[in-house]
Amino acid sequence: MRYAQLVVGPAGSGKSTYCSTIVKHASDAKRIVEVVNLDPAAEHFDYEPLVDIRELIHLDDAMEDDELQFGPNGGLVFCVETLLENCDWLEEQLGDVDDDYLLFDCPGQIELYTHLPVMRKLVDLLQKWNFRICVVFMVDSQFMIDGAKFLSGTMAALSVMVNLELPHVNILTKMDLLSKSARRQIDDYLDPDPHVLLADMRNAKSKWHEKYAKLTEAIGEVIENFSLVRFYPLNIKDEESVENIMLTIDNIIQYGEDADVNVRDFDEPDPEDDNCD
Ligand SMILES: Nc1nc2c(ncn2[C@@H]2O[C@H](COP(=O)(O)OP(=O)(O)O)[C@@H](O)[C@H]2O)c(=O)[nH]1
Ligand SMILES: [Mg+2]
Repeated sequence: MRYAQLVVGPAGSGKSTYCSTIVKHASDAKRIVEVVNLDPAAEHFDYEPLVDIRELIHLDDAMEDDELQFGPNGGLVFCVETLLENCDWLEEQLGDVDDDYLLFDCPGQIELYTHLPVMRKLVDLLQKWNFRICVVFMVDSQFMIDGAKFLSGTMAALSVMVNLELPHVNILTKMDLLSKSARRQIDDYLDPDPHVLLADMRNAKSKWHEKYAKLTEAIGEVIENFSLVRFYPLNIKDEESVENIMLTIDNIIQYGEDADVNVRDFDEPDPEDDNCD
């Protein structure tokens, strides 16, 4: 079995930073985790990628081509489609390593996950190559500190879940940047309680809420009834927080379950050594 996290979410939500944080954390625990960069427009990241889509195709190739003339969004989709057409290349680059653990640092264009088929096809390929996958959806916590934004982030998470049909974890990133009061507020949302959300939106007296209160309520109930969406806070400056996320995902993909049980031999205590009396 092979293990993978598909790290997705809007541009700037912290995907690449998360990948390098996990690699570092794993290496401190003597574990090897490697990253595959799937963002053809990536400019900067702090890890050494195992595989880099830019070696196959760069966003600029698609945008600067006189025939193709793509804009940034169309170009991105074209690049991911090109990757799928060259799946032999990807398969060869990934090799065939048993029990490896990879993070796929994906592009930030939300359409790729919500309604286009390309990521779904990539997932099918990875499963064919024996990967057990968890989708890790990143949302910037700074954009989740009021009821309306939280609801919209939740809907985005839901739509990715429905489209990719995989085990799924939502992460609130950049918790280290929140003020104390914002942190307190976000605590109420971690296990989303639609009543808290609704009260919050009512208090905000937004025009939207006045007009569509019932719709907001119905969405809140769907979220509650299906217990579908839960967010885990991540503070990359807090080792325990990183460890918690890693453990949660390890459990979901059952990492380590197939490993041999470590049996340690130990000697029976020798009664002669007992100095207590
Ligand atoms: N303080 C802080 N900054 C972060 C964190 N995660 C990402 N950033 C910053 O947010 C910006 C975008 O992050 P990046 O990982 O490139 O986002 P991506 O587009 O989703 O890959 C960069 O300037 C990062 O340094 C975090 O947990 N804490
Ligand atoms: Mg990135």
